[in-house]
Amino acid sequence: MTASLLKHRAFIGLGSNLDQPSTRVIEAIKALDQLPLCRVAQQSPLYLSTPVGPQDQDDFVNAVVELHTAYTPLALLDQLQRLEQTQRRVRLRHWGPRTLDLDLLLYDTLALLSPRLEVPHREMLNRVFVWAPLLDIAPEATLPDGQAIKTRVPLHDRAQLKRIPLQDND
Ligand code: ROI
Repeated sequence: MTASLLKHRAFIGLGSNLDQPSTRVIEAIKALDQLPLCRVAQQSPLYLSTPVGPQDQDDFVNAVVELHTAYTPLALLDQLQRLEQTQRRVRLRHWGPRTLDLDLLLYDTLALLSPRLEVPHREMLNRVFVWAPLLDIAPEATLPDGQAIKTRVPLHDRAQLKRIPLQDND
């Protein structure tokens, strides 16, 4: 696929709390890069974050990637859900129940509210494990209304995330 045809810019949030969550996230980033109409243009560091929601589960590994794509938002969502299911199926077979979440955070300057998909992601500004890695790779990212994301979040909360060193796999 010629790079110039991948004209849409999307940001994808990744999360896993497998017992080897870093590996799951790294493999998911590779799988995104190998999708037919997609290329990973940038990836954030991996972060360890305490769970939002039920606390009786392991910490998560989170990251965000910038994807250049020719897919429409809903076609991209299909691909993300397919990758999630593939990972889940593999995990169920070999390692028991596991999770991988792939969330479409932003797609160009699109604002979309449909039964299947909400863009920007509804919780994006409320979750430090989403907006902090996003700002790492796109400090000037904006919402569809043009507001800079960095002005809409409590930047000091970044300290809650623990950056995972590259060589430290899980
Ligand atoms: N908490 C963290 N820290 N990271 C996640 O990716 C994540 N994903 C979820 C819920 C259960 C909301 N909590 C999370 O789906």
